[in-house]
Amino acid sequence: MSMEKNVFLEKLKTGLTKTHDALAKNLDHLLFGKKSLDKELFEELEELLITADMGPQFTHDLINDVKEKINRRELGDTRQIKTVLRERMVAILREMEKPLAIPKGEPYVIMIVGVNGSGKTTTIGKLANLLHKDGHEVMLVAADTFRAAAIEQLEIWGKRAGAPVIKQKMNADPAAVVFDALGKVKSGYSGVVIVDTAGRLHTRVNLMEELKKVKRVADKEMAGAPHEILLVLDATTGQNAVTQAKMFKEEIGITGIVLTKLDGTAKGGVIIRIASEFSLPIRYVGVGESLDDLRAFDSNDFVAALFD
Ligand SMILES: Nc1nc2c(ncn2[C@@H]2O[C@H](COP(=O)(O)OP(=O)(O)O)[C@@H](O)[C@H]2O)c(=O)[nH]1
Ligand SMILES: [Mg+2]
Repeated sequence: MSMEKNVFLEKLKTGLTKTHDALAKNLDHLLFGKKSLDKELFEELEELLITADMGPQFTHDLINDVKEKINRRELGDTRQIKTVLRERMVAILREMEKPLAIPKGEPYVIMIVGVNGSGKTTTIGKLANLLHKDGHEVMLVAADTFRAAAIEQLEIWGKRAGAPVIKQKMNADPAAVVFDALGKVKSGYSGVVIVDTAGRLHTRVNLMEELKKVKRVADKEMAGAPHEILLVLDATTGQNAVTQAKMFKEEIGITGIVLTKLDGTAKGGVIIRIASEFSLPIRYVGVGESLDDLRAFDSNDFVAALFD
């Protein structure tokens, strides 16, 4: 294992310590202290999983699974529940492990969406760096024109990651900035284009309309663009992240998720809920505020950090 991968894994593990404790430690406490597989145990297990943000669907399915295994006499000891839970988590997260396959030598447009503060601009900087290292050419587009600071912040990340930034003035039409960027594609640019967008406008309807327009203009300028729409979710917000996933999926139509701020959250279990309710690929995870703090999602690493 490379040094860098090691450092990242350590950050993920440390970051998920609180989630790990809320889950694995409480589970040990519950299961090792109990001898009988009864109604009371199921109720406590249900409460524990809900408290760990895993959501009603997953919790319900897990408990049904355990009950069936008991009926089939495949499970006779409370401690085996832990194995059943781990297997279910692995199965569900493995389904979501679909790394983004970005072709080289042809233009590829990624639109980044999400609520204010979820980590969009930071993720773009980190992603530009990751893609650069992978041999891609990267260009950033400042289509969050709602605040002047947002454009400056993207420029700072562009410098760090060595990627040019296409921008206009504050309050410019975001779709016009995207139009400019795709003009570069028309005149021969053949790398990755990452579009930053606003996470807050005067109303939610305005925001959604603006994002839809950006999407329309992108597709008009380059058929098939944006090729990927990534929703950035802040893991520390727990159930709010679930609400956001639902809203953006329904209104904009996202193709993948980035889960940020996994360094130091007690709500990392929300990834299970998002995976079981939305069946959207989790493309990347973020564990900090520096350039190297983003990686493709790895289900094994994640379950190990949560559980072992
Ligand atoms: N700890 C931590 N902070 C993050 C992470 N990603 C973003 N942030 C911080 O979250 C805050 C909001 O990020 P920003 O990219 O501006 O969010 P945006 O409004 O969605 O563009 C900033 O202070 C970032 O440094 C992460 O993975 N871990
Ligand atoms: Mg931003």
